Amino acid sequence: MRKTMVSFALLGVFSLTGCGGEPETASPEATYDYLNESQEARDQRMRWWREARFGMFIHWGLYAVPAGEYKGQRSDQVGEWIQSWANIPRDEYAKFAAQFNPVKFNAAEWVGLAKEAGMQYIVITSKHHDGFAMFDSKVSDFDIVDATPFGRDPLAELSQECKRQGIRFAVYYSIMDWHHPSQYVDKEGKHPTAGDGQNKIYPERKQEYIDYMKAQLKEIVTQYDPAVLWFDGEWVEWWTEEDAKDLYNYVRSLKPEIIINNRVGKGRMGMQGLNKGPGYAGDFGTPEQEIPATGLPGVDWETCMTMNDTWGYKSYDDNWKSAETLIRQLIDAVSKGGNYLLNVGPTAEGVIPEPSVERLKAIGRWMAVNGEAIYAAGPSPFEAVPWGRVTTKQNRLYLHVFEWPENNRLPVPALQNQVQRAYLLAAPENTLEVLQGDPLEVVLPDRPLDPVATVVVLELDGSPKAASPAGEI
Ligand code: FHN
Repeated sequence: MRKTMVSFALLGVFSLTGCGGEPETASPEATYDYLNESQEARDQRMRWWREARFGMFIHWGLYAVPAGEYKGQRSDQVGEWIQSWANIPRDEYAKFAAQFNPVKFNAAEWVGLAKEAGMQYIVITSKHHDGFAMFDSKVSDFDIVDATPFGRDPLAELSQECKRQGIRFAVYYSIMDWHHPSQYVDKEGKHPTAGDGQNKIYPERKQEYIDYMKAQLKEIVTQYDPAVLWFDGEWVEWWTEEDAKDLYNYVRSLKPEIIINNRVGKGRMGMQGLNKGPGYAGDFGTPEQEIPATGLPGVDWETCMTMNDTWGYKSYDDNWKSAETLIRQLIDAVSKGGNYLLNVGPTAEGVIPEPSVERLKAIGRWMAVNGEAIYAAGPSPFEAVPWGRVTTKQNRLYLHVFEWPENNRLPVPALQNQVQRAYLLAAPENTLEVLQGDPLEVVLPDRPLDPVATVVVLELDGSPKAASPAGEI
């Protein structure tokens, strides 16, 4: 459906100088500072997200059509960067839309798969760096409803389906935009509209672009009701922390309880970066492709991770991580106080690749038995244990055993608590013997119940406290 110009679409949103030259009263949304929030209000807002621990990232867009290949050349970069990698002018790139007809897309199946894996939320690309909107945007024709033979709105379908199946729906949105005419490439050998990691903006068009983003974000928030806005592409030098704070406040004004990542602004350190900490807009840190060795104490964070070496679909990327690696990464992230956002890159037909499906199902089998040690679980009280990872909840310690001890005795670093009972999460009816001493030892069966991670539960007389934080054994 087409379209009013952005400037008209935004008339109702901002405080403007009226026709008669009289300044109108600023709307409360425009002036309220959501960055100044009490700890209590913030804890309340973040609660579901902190408990969820595990989500699905979905990188899906026009780039699924070339699937990593352009004019016979195979990209060695991530699939969603093909426009930039192959130096494709934006009008040329836009032609992929005519071939984008994902008739096999089935929102119920995708959401069902996320649920089966034990995921509590999904985050889908509403617009990646290529500027293509995966929803019916009124302020652009470059969207899946207007520009493709498919003509359906996947964000609408996924949002409804998430509500129906009872998990949270969230969206990714790129600030850098290779399609918008406000932005261009200034690099020798590169077409000015091909897109680049260092895209520039014509200064006189920056406000127009911010208005365009706000118009799209208003469409997204009001139509699809996302629980999280996951920004990206914020590193371009023309995007400032001041812009970020304004955008953060704008999005919160549309939905005060929404959660926004730190990539709305300059809060991440380096491209893979962790979190620069307080003072920057955003509610959580976003380490990428890595789990910080000691977590990010005092900061909410979520590691996003690919299953192979790309976010957007590449037909020939077969470098899949094993289900064991993925399950252990999930446990690792939670044991350090973070969330784990695991990516899938569906094809141009709307299919989640089979290797991803297999892995998600394997994770789901593990989660069906051991989810209690993940959901709403807190970090380990010990810096490290030699045989695996530890998570906590209320008066319980969950010992995730990766390396089964040869003598069947699992040493546990000294605690300030008494152990009341020990058992395997997969067989709670059988009490395990605990040998008191320093270290304390839990007597395990001969073989692990699950070679990826068998969870031993220690019920304590209070909330777990290590005798010494290093947790030496
Ligand atoms: O450039 C993007 C990349 O394509 C992908 O979307 C990842 C996901 O976190 N973020 C950017 C790089 O940080």
